[in-house]
Amino acid sequence: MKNKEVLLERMERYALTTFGKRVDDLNNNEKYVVLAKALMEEIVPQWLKSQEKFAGKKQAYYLSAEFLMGRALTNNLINMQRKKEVEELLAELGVDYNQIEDAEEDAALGNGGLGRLAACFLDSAATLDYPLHGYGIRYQYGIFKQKFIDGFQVEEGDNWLEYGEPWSIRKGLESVIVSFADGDVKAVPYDTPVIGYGQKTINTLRLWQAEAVKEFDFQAFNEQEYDLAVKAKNDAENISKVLYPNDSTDEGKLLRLKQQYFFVSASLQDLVRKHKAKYNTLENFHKLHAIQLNDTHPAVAIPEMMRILTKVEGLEWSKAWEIVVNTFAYTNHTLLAEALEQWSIKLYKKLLPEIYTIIEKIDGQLKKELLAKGVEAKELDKYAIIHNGNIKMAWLSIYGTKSTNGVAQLHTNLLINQELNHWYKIYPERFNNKTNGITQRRWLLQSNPELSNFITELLGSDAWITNLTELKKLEKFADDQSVLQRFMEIKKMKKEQLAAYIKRVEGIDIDTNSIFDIQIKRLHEYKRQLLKAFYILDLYYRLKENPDLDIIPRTFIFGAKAAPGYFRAKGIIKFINEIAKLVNNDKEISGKIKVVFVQNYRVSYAEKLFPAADVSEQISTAGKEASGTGNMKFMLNGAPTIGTYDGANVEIVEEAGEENNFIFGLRVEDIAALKDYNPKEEYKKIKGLQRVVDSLVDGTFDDGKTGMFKELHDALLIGASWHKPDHYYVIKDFESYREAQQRVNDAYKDRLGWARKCWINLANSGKFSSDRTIDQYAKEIWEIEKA
Ligand code: OAK
Repeated sequence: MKNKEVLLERMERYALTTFGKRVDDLNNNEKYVVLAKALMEEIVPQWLKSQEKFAGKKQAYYLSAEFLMGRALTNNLINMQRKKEVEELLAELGVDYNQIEDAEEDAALGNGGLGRLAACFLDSAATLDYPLHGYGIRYQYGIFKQKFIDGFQVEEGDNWLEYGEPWSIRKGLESVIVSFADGDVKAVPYDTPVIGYGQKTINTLRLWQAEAVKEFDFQAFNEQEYDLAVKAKNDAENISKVLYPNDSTDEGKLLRLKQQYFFVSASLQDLVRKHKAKYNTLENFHKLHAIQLNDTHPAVAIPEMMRILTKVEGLEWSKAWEIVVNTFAYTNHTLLAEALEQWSIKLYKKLLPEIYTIIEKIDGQLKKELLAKGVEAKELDKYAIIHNGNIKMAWLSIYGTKSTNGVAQLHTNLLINQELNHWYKIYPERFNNKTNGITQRRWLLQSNPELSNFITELLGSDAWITNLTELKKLEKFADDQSVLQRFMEIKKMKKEQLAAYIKRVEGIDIDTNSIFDIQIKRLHEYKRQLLKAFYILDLYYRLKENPDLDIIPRTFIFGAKAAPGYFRAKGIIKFINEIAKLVNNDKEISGKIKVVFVQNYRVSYAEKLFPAADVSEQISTAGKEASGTGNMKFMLNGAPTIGTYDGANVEIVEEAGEENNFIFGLRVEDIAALKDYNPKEEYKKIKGLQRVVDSLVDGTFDDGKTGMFKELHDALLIGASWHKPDHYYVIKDFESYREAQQRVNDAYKDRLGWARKCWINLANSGKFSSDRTIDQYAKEIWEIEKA
């Protein structure tokens, strides 16, 4: 086939010019690089064409401190519809595609949900032919790599660029200067193509790398100045050196603020420069640009744009404000107080004095506007952007944009009725919901080709790949035994593949006949990995007491990174690993339950885990998980949810039926109505609970004298200076969770009945495609059109 010959010829060329070898002599990593380079030669001309078709049209931009892209090779081949051909070509060369795929490092430039959502959005927009481009930071180090040593999390740097990164192109000539009070920094763009399925549209992810403004003439310096020159270079490069590894906590560090302003200023300068070159005015800027702020991390865009419009371009303040408000929109991704960004005035004044003055002016204007709208003077503090020595980025984001959205209906309702209610009263028209979604290209087509083929076969069409609501047509097979049988065989196959992988990378054997019960997400108290841990330990003790306890064998799988400074989260990891050690080494328990905490959970690991799951654990404290997106990935691969009424779980159950899922626990209203909750008393009343909670402190487990377990125990029963005891209701929800787990066990006994539940979940997952979400953003917020 001609295409194959061309590709091979290109690979040979890159092998020679990049590595000085022939393709046959390259190692897997090098083979991966030359294959990607060869593909880029085909992609780039189409990319250029795609850009041309949007010229003169309104386009949208997603400003985000995080893009958790994962691997690109397979995803690109699938979207180019060339995977099969490349697999064959490699096979002809005696090369196993899977090994080449595995040689690619994840582009892990994000922490969790917010960063992965950005990646799914880019895929969906390109597939739907919407012009949506990403702007972010090209971190040299992504999220740390995680290992367990003696059950403790240990972090290692993620030097993902070390062996080359073939998908991006450095556009040195489009560099811009970003100015801080302590000096200028050069922002160099690296562009990566985002290929839509079918390759009609290729959008751009532009990530900025920080570099020193001048390459120093080292000869001209004496020794001391040489040191200074090196320091200046290092200081500049440090800005894009590493991703902050906190998920949903705000750290308030100077370098983090530098990162935010760095990529925001560079992105806006980039857009303004291109716009001016074409139109020679900025008055119509908002008619051609829609800019989405991914949480408040890029909120400094609001004063920065005001600076550019008024101080650089000389527009009137009020005209500029109108342009700004009509350009930007803001997405809120959490209600957790500790995640709501507030920057100290001191830091802002020190680093960005001009921006600070503009924020003061915005705040002054807000006050006037509020008074004019009839807000009483004594109420003004509630809205103040600058308050108590801090700048509240969420307030700035609501006031400076035309749209504020939550990411699931429940979350948006909480914003409107509680957290942001005072703002809602002033600007009701600005508030809206955009329930999150996931791309079925990566999370089904790519990660579960076996199930994908079966779906296509049954439907007689692969239209679901770009229109996920097509899956609804699968419902008519819900009582077809032979269909359910095949479906179960596929699940079994995915479990075997995962088991083989776990054996290879973790060295642990797991039983593929057991129920795979999986919780994968960042480690956080509100996500309640601890609840599952207590449940497992209680089950273990019950099994010890009663070896005949009627249970289906289960493998409890966890995957989670804890922020390096989050002591309690690390304590929970160690606790689960201790439970795993106890349970897995007990011969009496062998064959009944097993616990596996996989190391270094990341996008490429997730692709193996979701398809193999029998049970999806979504057990956050009601009202705390804004949406969740992992819940959708499980559903799409046909796993029922055991979960609380929280985030998008509510909508999942709405679509697939409560009878096909396992809902438990307090609801938001129940928690609000709780009075005089005393976990120390309550935990004694629930059979078996005290024993597992106290295992933290009674010598059952060893935390290596770190004090971690005692601290966890205290958090549950005594509380801490900043919170009441058990503020995430682990103890309160324990019994209800245990009862729901019993329902899971009982339901699983009826294998066909179980398969039917899985099938109904799959068939009703159409709503959760990020294609639907993006279409809503495009129509309801951005007002952009397809090519
Ligand atoms: C991260 C940092 C700061 C604020 C929020 C986050 C974050 O990742 N939030 C998560 O966003 C996801 C995408 O909207 C949601 O699905 C998760 O529920 C939410 O925790």
